[in-house]
Amino acid sequence: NQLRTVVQAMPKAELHIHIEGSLEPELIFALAARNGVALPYASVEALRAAYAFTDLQSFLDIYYAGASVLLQEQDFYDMTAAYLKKAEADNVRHTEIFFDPQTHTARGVAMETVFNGIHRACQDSPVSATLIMCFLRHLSEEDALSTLEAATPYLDKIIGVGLDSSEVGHPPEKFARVFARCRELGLHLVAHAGEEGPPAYIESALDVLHVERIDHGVRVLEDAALTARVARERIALTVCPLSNTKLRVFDQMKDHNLVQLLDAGLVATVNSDDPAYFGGYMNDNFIATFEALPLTLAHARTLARNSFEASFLPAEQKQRFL
Ligand code: ES4
Ligand code: ZN
Repeated sequence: NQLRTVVQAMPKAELHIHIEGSLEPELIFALAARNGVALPYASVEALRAAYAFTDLQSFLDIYYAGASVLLQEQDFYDMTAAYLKKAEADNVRHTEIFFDPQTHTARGVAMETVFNGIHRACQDSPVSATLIMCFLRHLSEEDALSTLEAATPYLDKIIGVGLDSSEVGHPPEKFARVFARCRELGLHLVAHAGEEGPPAYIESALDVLHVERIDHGVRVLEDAALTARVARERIALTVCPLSNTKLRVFDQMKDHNLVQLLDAGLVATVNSDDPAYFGGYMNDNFIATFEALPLTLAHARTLARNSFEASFLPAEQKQRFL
């Protein structure tokens, strides 16, 4: 159909994708067999049937279980290469990939294994791909600081750091010192905020952590003054529509506030978040939103343009896409 053709033809950047969330059930089972890891699901179908989420935490429990099959460098490579194939097929020209090293180092996987596997796949892809290391906010700031320390030999392989996992009860302030350290190191800074958490978390991500983009941020509209500020400062929001409906941030796609975000002058982008768990990659996210919401072709162009503008590409590379 026409919508899919238009969406497919648009070059775009993806700014919010957790690489562990791109692990498809088939690959989870293949890696489990390869590594002799026992899974608490009998089959690919049984695993997929468990993807009935009620909120962020119910998803995270299954997402961390899925990641338990990743042991060798080649596993991280294969996962990343599979995602980059999907991105290429969706005409994604540039992607800034999140990864969660603590999920792996806590299981005894070496930091080197995680970095080398993911980074090598990025180098081997025709898609421009950079990496953002995320700290898990349900763990302590001390754990984040030692993760940063352990990543020191590999900092040339990342462009920035982020903050993800369980939001409510883990405000940005908890990670003030580790983000200050990352800022001194010249890393780009982003954080999940205002997904399930209140607008106050968006504000403290900006004022305490000094992040340059807000991941999700859909609850910003609950605070008019903050909305005006985020629009004025052109702080991008990396919105993930299929994620928001699967995790019941919005009950249905027709209830999603993407149109209101754009109409408020916010630099919103569309992203897949955890495509293997939420029912689709980039173009699926565009199509699901455009089918459910009163979005126009002009909105589509704005979203694609925003994705490059909000990227951490160097200015001259950005220009080529704008
Ligand atoms: C995540 Cl949707 C979402 N929110 C917070 N943390 C995450 N990690 C992976 N997906
Ligand atoms: Zn996310």
